[in-house]
Formats: sequence, structure tokens, C-alpha cells
Amino acid sequence: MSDLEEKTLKHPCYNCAGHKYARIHLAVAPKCNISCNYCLRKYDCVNESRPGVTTEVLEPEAALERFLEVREKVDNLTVVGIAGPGDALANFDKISRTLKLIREYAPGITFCVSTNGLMLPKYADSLAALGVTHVTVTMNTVNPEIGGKIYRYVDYEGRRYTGTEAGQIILHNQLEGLKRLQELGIVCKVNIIMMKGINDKDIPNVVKKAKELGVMMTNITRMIPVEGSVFENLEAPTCEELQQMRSDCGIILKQMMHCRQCRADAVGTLDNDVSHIWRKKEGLGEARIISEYMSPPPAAN
Ligand code: CLF
Ligand code: SF4
Repeated sequence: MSDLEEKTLKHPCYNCAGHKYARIHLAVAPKCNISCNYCLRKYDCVNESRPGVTTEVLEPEAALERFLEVREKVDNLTVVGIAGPGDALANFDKISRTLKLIREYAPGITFCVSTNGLMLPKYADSLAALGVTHVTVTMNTVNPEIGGKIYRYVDYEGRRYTGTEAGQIILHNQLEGLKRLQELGIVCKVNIIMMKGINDKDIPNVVKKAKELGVMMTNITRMIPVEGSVFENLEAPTCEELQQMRSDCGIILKQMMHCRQCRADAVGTLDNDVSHIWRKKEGLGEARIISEYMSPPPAAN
């Protein structure tokens, strides 16, 4: 078995039989470069987190300290994940420093990163150089017009894009990024947020595209309306509708069925999040509330 296959087997998200293995999410990525209509940036990125959860942000040195403490106490810790609270690649310097620091102390641990994919073409090679072996991209549609309805805006290279143009840019970068990750031998998963009447009809097309690109599996979760977000009044899909979609798409590609929509600071196995033990603990270095990081957007064009 190759090292990568072994890492995938011991990754609790990529392998549902890997429930005895634990991951730690290090919340070093507060900023985001897009605005999803189902998101309220007071909280963690909804692409991998359950809505309404707010996580303290750690600086890289504090994240290393947290990792070393957790490693002492949590059995079978196999994965270090970066899943927000904003977008990992909108905070590349922070994640790069964090992963380099951790690598010095844990040469064999798996690095996993979750992103909206906008900056993947720029950073895919750098992720591979950092030793990241698993990447999740949230890709909600392969139709730029639908993308225009999902993303309120996309900030890219100093300009703000909206509507179909925003949908086009993010889709293009997600596809290019996934293609490059495959070339680099990185194991990929695509997350899809199911929004009733918005992208639900297009989800099988996303799954087909993911398969074509060599993605290992897709993870379809349902949008839960967040008060104050653009989609606050959009009806959430029922559990039955979600299960039906997963089962239909399971014919095309392997589906993740055991996602827990973790916090950006989750610790432990997927079934037993013990992050509360460390939350707001004194002496772990600088930790700030995410809203402090909400930088003013560039001027609209
Ligand atoms: Fe974290 Fe995501 Fe890596 Fe897993 S979570 S960055 S792939 S280590 Fe896993 Fe949590 Fe679901 Fe994510 S259960 S929300 S899929
Ligand atoms: Fe929110 Fe995540 Fe979308 Fe950014 S990518 S707007 S943090 S859901």
C-alpha cells in the first residue's frame, strides 16, 4: 500500500470505516474572498461547518501549540485540517506558516485543506509543496448563471465581480484548480451545498464533472437558512430530499454519507468532537474573534 493510500484509509472523512481516527481543525484562516448567499460572515464558513458556529482565530504559532497539546491527549490523531473559519486560500500566508511549523514536529501527519477554489490555480502547486495530500473544494454548480445566483460577489485580483461573471470566474478556477491537483497527485473531494430551486437540478452535473476530473467522492449537504443571510427565507431541503439526491448521485460517484459539518476548530473523531476542552482556554497565544478580520472589500466595478 502506498503512503497516500494509507493516509486516505486513516482519514476519517475519506473513509467511513476510519471512525476511530481523529482530526484537528486549526482555525487560522479568517478572511474570505467571496460572498455565498447562504453565509453570514459573523460565523464559520458554511461550506464545511454547520451554520451559526463562531470560532476563535489562532495565529500560526498558537495553532502549533494547540496541535502539540491535542496530540498528547487525543488518540489516533491522523489529520490536521484547515477549514476556515473563512477560506483557507484567502489566508495562504497563515496556512503556509502553520503547516510548515507543524511539519517540523509531525513529519508523517496528513495535511487536509478545504477551500471554495477561487485561488486554487494560484496555490495548488504550493499546497503540494507544503505536503498537503487531501483537498476539498466546495463547487455548488457547473453553470455560471446559477453561480451568479449563489455568489453575491467574488473578489478576484483586486476587482469585485457579480452575477454570471462571478459565477464564471469561480467555476473556471475551481475546474482548473481541481485539474492541477489531480496532476499533482492530491486526493480531492468536492463538497456541494444543496439549495432548493437554485442548484438542485444541477447537482448531478457537478458530480459528473467531479468524476471526469478524477475527484474521489462528493459530499452533498443541505443548505440550512441562516438569519441575516441573503437566503434566509429559502426553504431548506428535507432530509429525505437530501438522501434522494445522494442516492441518485451515488450511481455516478462515491458519496460521503457521514459528514458532520464540523466546526472550524473541531478536534477528535467525527462522532466525538472534544474541541470544547481547548476553546477559550488561556495561554494558547493570540486568539481573536473572526469579525475583527473582516477587511473592507475592494470597490465594486
Ligand atoms: Fe477537515 Fe474537511 Fe479535511 Fe475532513 S472535515 S478539512 S475533509 S479533515 Fe469531514 Fe467535517 Fe464533513 Fe468536512 S466531516 S465537515 S467533510
Ligand atoms: Fe462564507 Fe465559506 Fe462562502 Fe466564504 S466560502 S462566503 S466563508 S460560506
